[in-house]
Amino acid sequence: MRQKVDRVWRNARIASLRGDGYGVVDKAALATTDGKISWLGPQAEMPDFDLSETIDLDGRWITPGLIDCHTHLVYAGNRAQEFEQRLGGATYEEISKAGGGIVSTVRATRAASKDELIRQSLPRLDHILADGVTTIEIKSGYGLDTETECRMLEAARALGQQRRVRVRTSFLGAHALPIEAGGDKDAYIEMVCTEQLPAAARAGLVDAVDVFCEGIGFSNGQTRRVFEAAKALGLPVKLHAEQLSNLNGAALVAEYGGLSADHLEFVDEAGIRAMAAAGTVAVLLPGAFYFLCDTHVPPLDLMRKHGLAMAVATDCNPGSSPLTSILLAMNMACTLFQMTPVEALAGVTRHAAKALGMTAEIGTLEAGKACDLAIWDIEHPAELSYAIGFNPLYQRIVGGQNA
Ligand code: DI6
Ligand code: FE
Repeated sequence: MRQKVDRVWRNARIASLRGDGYGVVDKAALATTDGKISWLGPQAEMPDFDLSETIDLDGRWITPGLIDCHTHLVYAGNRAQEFEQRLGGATYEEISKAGGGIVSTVRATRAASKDELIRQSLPRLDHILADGVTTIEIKSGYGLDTETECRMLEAARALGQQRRVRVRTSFLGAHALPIEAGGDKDAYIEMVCTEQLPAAARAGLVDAVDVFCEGIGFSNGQTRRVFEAAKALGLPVKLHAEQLSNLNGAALVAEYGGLSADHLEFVDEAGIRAMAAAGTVAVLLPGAFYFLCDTHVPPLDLMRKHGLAMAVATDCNPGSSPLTSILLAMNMACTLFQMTPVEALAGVTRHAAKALGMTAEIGTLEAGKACDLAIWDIEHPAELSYAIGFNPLYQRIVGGQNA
């Protein structure tokens, strides 16, 4: 009996991202059944399927659907005025210490209902999805109290219902110190660990736990306290590490077998070694580097030397990276960090999937994984990193369906 499949895309070129490079299959076809990839390979070798729909792609390229593995997409308001202040000479850290920065977004986010958060975040999500993104990570961290942190995560999950996209949520209660904490970071961290995080986890709103480990955020010791609480709840951890200074966060998150250490401008070789041993992914965020006019480039050569998986993400947030384009993040990773286009594409597919703990489901094109695709009007996949502000997406596919 012939195998039944739902749809076949034929006359395509495939970059499967399996193995080390693009994983190119020329004159290819890809079949989907029940939302998964059921077969892919050279069209000439395709079995005689019993199929209901065939789509001729006329030589277009298929890549895995792109993955934005680090965003703060849900928030209210914006910080354009701080941008003006920075251009007038104030630094990001000075603005933060003067009561602006993250806590100003906290004020706006606390005042917004769940519906209002969804309404304000949806245009950002749509812009990100338009670049071929099929999975997005969204963090909390602008509530800094139990109620608002949970509301943000609920809004993030609701966005995943309103659009065809997979959403992963990270709890980031330890993002900044709220005003009412009166400067007592230890007491606030205790509240994060004993109240906020357990409540959000109980409500089923947390896929992973993140911390902003930084001078203007939380110390290495305070981060460890949050990781212990995550571990007790059986939740994986990740970390904003070494963005503006080196607090040995990379080694710490590796010690907990963390999914990823993100930013890493100031990481040292010991941190990279620890990440390599633990299989912790380096998530590079060139949008924040660019927007803060940073000059301290993360040490990609050391990361390559130790074989770290390097992902790339937008870090979409109102203060340090108001960026809603993963394609532009890829371009910036190449121009600012000297990534190669194939590394950048792996960074938003295979390695981004690893940073979310989702390698079994997404990130490469192979039989058995979800049929999440980005189909492109391009002649070569390097074009995805090369163009600045041009979007060659032809079709986004999530779970085998047009999205
Ligand atoms: N690192 C960042 O770059 C952002 N958060 C973080 O932990 C900044 C977030 C903001 O300024 O609103
Ligand atoms: Fe971030």
